[in-house]
Amino acid sequence: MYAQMVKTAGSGVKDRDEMSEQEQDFQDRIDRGEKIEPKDWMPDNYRITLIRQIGQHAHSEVVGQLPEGNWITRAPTLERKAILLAKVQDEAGHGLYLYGAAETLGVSRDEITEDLLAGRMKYSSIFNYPTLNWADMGAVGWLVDGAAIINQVALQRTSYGPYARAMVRICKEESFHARQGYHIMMKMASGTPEQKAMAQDALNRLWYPVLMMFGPSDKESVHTAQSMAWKIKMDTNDELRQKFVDQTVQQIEYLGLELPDPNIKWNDETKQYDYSDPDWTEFFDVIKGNGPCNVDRMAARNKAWDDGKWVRDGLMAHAEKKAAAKVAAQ
Ligand code: BYC
Repeated sequence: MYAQMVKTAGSGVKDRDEMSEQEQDFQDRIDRGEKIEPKDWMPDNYRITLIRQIGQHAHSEVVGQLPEGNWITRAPTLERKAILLAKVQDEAGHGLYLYGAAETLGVSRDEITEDLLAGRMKYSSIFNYPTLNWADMGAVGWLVDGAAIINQVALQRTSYGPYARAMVRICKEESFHARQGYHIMMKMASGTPEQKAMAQDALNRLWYPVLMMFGPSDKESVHTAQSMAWKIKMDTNDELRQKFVDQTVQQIEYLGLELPDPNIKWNDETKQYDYSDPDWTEFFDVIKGNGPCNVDRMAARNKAWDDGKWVRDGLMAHAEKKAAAKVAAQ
């Protein structure tokens, strides 16, 4: 469905004199900072860009449960188990708010889920990396949720009302997630030498995949210019990545861990940290489906979809029965 819509859409940022009067009025609303609501007129491409981004975001929340869900039964204490369980449940909730936001644009959750399962939609590259040990639970909460917050705090001001409102609650929950991750890292970094080494190893392995979460460099990003003109995105990929690096370096130092990149250095002129780019060939390979866990993640999503068919069928049959009874009573 989404894929069909993309085929019929144009692309590229239009100059004002290329816009119809309706498109100019729409752009003026965006420029004035007004929120666009589901029943308002919007250009086809604005709708499609939102479905792509919100849908991909929703899929990421759901697939994102897998690397952490894998550790619930192996959490070291009852308290850690309860916290991790709550976090993973929150991610399912985020997926639901976001699928709800996508539905207001005219695509059902089933349709975009089928697009994901058929490889026509993406989810975040980060979830194609494995979580090998308990230190990874700390690093995922701290770094992955930390990166997500930086991206999502900005999205609270996005122009599409239902998306912006979903982000408010998601950001609050993500803050708790990041803190629980950092707390695990604090414990491990101040624990035995073996625990500290595990924390360091998790940071080293996840650092570049987390930098990739912000998307390709600005010169490679195909959607940024139009998405920023429509305030679907509020900052560029590189701007958000830099914000993440600047915030995280000090947290690494507080933990007493080594920086994962020897080129991280404060730059007095730019007033920010210099750092090394991730390997962009690896990034594009991962989003094409060739990361270490792509096959496993998609197999898990396909299995969940197939196993859940009887529930969806049951709910539909019940809804149809209720609707028929309502008609009969009229
Ligand atoms: N992974 O033109 P660009 C979470 C694709 S979940 C995969 O810069 P855009 C959490 C991009 O789709 C975090 N694909 O794109 C959950 C495009 O390909 P298509 C999820 C990526 O959209 C559980 C192409 O590359 N957050 O927080 O302007 C537990 C060119 O890119 C990625 C969101 O989804 C990637 N990392 O900018 C814990 C936030 N990056 O679609 C945590 C909302 C790029 O043309 N999304 N691509 O085939 C966004 O802010 C933007 O979509 C992005 C990319 C910044 C991610």
